[in-house]
Amino acid sequence: MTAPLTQVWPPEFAQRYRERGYWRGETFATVLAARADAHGDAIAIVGGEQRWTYAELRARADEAAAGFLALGLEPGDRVVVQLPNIPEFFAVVFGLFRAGLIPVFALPAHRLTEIAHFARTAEASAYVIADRHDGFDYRPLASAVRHDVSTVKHVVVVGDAGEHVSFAGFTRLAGAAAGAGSLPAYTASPDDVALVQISGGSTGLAKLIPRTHDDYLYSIRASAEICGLGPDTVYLAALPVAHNFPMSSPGVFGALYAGGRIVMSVAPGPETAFPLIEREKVTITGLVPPLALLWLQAAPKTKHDLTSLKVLQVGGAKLLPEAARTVRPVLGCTLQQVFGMAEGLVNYTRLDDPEDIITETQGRPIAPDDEVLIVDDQGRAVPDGEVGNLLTRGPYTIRAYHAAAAANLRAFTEDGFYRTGDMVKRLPGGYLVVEGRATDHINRAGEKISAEEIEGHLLAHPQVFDAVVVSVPDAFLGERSCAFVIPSGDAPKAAALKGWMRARDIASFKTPDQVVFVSEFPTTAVGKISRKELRAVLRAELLAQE
Ligand code: J2J
Repeated sequence: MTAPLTQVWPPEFAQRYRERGYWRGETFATVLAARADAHGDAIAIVGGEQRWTYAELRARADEAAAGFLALGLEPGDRVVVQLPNIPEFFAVVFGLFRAGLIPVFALPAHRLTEIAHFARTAEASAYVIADRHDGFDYRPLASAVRHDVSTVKHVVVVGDAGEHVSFAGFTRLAGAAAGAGSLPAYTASPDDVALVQISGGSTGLAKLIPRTHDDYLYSIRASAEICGLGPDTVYLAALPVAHNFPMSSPGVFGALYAGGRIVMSVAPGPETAFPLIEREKVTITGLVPPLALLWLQAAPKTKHDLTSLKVLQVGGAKLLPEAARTVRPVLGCTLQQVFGMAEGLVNYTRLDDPEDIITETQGRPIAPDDEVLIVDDQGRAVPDGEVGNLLTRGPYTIRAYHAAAAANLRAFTEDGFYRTGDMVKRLPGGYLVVEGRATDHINRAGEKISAEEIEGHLLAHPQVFDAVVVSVPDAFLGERSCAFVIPSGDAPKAAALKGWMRARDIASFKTPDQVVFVSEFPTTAVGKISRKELRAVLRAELLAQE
């Protein structure tokens, strides 16, 4: 028996969140059914040459649900989903929702090390991939995952399945044999876990974030309202949709919640996105800061008409005020800063906020019941305007990671506040400005990399005696990673060490951008210093040299 995934708020909180109308008792499957009933002919998804109406999306999801159940999967089972920005993403995910199965969202960049970790921790029964994307063949990866993780019994492939199960084939079979009408009644309850997001992870391997229908749908519905989404919305999914930001803030799910349209872009750069904005009259999209900078560079020179774009959201990492100020003059649209996290809390600048709030803050929380504490290292509240550690709890912020008892003790206070690891200050009106962070991860263009995880990989190299990984400010990426390495005997070449890292089956964004060989690490008069202090000292030394 596999352990069920749960996410539980204390009863008095759950009661309050229901009474105040945050949790409405909807599930993803019932929301899609309601939209398909209300406006089945409206276009829901555009991707490549495909255009699916809401009715078609529901029909495809029902077929997929029948297919997954026909494989022998049972409600509550977990399924790792690793798909690029293609329409089938929604057939798969809403099929899983319809069957009461729980998607675990992996990014297209993840490789065997990460996928095996997610599948093992979630005790996943199946894994859904595309055959190929961006020059990578996922099928051998899937074979390796099946081999390494005994719970994974099925691999389902969108495209050419090879030795695995074909998504098109099984939905067609199940659809024909069973007919959507024979699907069981909706099995999920609103307080069940709907999906699993992946944490940015500051210590070691990424943790699993179980989100319930009630809590996630609240954040999506409220985000859609804040961003003014409606049936006329055309949302461009430029970032990988599995990430919490383009998925839920308000993202693709917000666009569907509002009855709008999603346009899937297989790549986020201007060359792919700009023609789509013109062709589909995109009204809103979300980017990480380095991509926003690329768009701002490309926009004045483009021949494409971008005037339909009303809102550009930027989040995932800090957008500097200088860049923020250029969005309206260059793109002619409103900037919205988004400071969120897959664990819950999301802050937005509001579309009608004064320009200095929009350009200089990372917004304010979604909900009146988002409790925000800003405290010093002893846990005492700091006055407004002073920088402190951000702690939060609320109607869509988790109380625990899945199967991570030790991490939960560190990440949550006794009274259930999530320690975000972010250092922020609060301005009048509750607006937050992100000033840094307390935890040791690298925020590389919005991708969060755990220093500890990379150090662990480097230590496995025979010519590495010790390694410390730090973040370094980078004009384009925001931050890049630098590994300080004490060699064991002869130092390997930096390029060889990077090549070796790439061959370790981890996401390529985790390969250190820079490697510096040193003969020893600093110590204090009394001896060894903590790794955290060591990272700070080495980072400071590197910055002093630049
Ligand atoms: C500074 N740091 C930011 C910002 C996130 C919406 C938007 C982003 C995410 C996300 C998300 C930042 N300025 N504007 O899930 O729904 C850093 C913080 C935060 C961490 C969370 C969403 N926006 N950050 O980025 O789970 O350090 O979520 O704690 O990937 O990103 O990372 P992640």
